[in-house]
Formats: sequence, C-alpha cells, structure tokens
Amino acid sequence: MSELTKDQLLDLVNSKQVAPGNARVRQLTQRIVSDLFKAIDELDVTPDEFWAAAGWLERLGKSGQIGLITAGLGFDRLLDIRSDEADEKAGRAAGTPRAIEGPLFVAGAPLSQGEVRVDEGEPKGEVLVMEGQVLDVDGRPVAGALLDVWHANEQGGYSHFFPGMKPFELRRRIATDAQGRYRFRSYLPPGYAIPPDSPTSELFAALGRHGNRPAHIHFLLAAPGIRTLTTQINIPGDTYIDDDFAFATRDGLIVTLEPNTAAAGYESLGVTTPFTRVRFNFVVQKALNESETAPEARMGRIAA
Ligand code: MBD
Ligand code: FE
Repeated sequence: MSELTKDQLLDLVNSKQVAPGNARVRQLTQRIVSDLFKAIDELDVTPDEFWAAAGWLERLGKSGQIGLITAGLGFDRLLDIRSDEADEKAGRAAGTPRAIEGPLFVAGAPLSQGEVRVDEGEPKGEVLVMEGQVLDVDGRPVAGALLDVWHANEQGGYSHFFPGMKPFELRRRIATDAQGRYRFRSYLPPGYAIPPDSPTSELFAALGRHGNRPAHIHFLLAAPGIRTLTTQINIPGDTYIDDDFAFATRDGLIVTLEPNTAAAGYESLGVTTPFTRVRFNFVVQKALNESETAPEARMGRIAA
C-alpha cells in the first residue's frame, strides 16, 4: 500500500476513521477535499502555486480578515440568497429584506431607550437622523425591540477594527418605545474599502478587483417572538451602489435622503440646524421557534 494512485489516495483520505467523529463534518470535508483534488489535477496546480495559496491562507487567518474574503467572494450573499429561497418555499418571504452582517459587528454596544446619538461630539459628515418604527408583518408596532446600529467613520473605519477609534464608537443599541419607534443621530458615513497591504488586498489585486463598498449602515434587530433580522441600508448616490465588493446592495434597502429637514422636534438629539433625515420602518416576521429569536449575531449564534 506504499504506492498510491491519486484516486486511491483520495479514497484513503476520505475513508480514514478510528472513531465516529462528526458525520456532517466528515461529509463536508470529503466533498471539499475531493473538489480540491480535482481542481489541482485539472488546472495542473504546481507545488509553488499550492504552497503560495497555503501561505496566503496562513496570513489571512492571522490577519483576522477571513470575513472580508467570505464577503468579497460572495459567500455571505450566497447564504442570504439561500435563506430567501427557503423563505419563498415556506411561504414566509415578507418584511424588510435581510442583508449580510459583514465581519465588523461587535456585541455589547451601549443601550439607550428610544433614541440615541450614535456619533460622539463633532459630526464628521452631514448630520443624519434616521427614524421610524419596528412593525410586525401585520403592521403592529413592536415595542422593546433591540436595534443594534453600526457604521463606519469618516475614513471608512469601524471601531474595534480601525486604529484610533474609541470602543463602541459608532455602535449603539436602541430599544424601541411603546409605539415601536426608534431614532438616532449620527452622520452620513462614506463607503468602506478593504485595508491596503493586507492578505485581502493582495488577492483582490491579483483578481484585478476593487474592494469598495458603497456607503451603508448596519442593523441587527431582535425582539421576543420576532425573527431576528440582520440588514443594512444603503445611502443613495454612492459610486459603488451597484458595484459593492460584497454584493450586498438590495432593492428596498436604498433609503431616501431628506436634506434640509427642519430641526424642530429633534432638540433632544442636539440638532439645532437643518439636517438630513431618513425615515425607515423595519418590518419583521414572527418567529417560528426559539432559535429564530436569538439576539446574537453570527459568531454569537454559533458560540451559544
Ligand atoms: C464592511 O463594512 C462590510 O459591511 C462588509 C460586508 C464587508 C467588509 C466591510
Ligand atoms: Fe459595513
């Protein structure tokens, strides 16, 4: 058995077993290894190419950028398309569309009731107030829903990932009031670009691709009895709105800006001069089981 053909080797790799292990992990590993063996053979991958790829994966893991690569190669959107398909089949495609979480969520942002200033101190862009209601699919307000909001700063950086930012800068949680209302003040963020001189930018350069996302704001919305919604809104007018490196732009999530909205009624958010308003209602589905109500984002869900 010391001499092996490629097929014999693959069969051995896929069949070795001294304990039950995990059947699903075995199934997935077998499939992925088989597909890679095939790709290496059919594309005549050289040892130098193979080890360059392995070295890149090593650096990618160390850089903490795996979630940028999954987004940039379409996997995050693929999972959403598959979830949408499953909803369609189950006759429960309704409400605000989901949009990818992205790799930059941080749990535990400061919590406020009803409204909050998401930015701190001086606005670093056009003053924005976004407001609306959380409604269920029957149009009933969802009181006490928890809305996580996070977005990039004026340089396209997210706190906890971008140097020089305060913890939870531009990250807040808002509990909706009795009418299901929320509102927050911040500033209109610019788009996002993948970090230069990184494993991610290295691959994108080799692919001849850009690594830009159009301006957007992320949301994670959870409430008892409600199916947790992860989504984003896009700010209209961005060059990359239809060319997002993460393929996340969706109809129904491109908001309308209302510039020059009068400040009256917005004093509690420190607004004294005309500002840009966005009105947006989140429409959420009823949960079919406990796990759909989980307030955790993707990494929290798998840890829970
Ligand atoms: C982002 O800001 C983002 O939202 C995604 C999906 C990927 C990279 C950066
Ligand atoms: Fe983002």
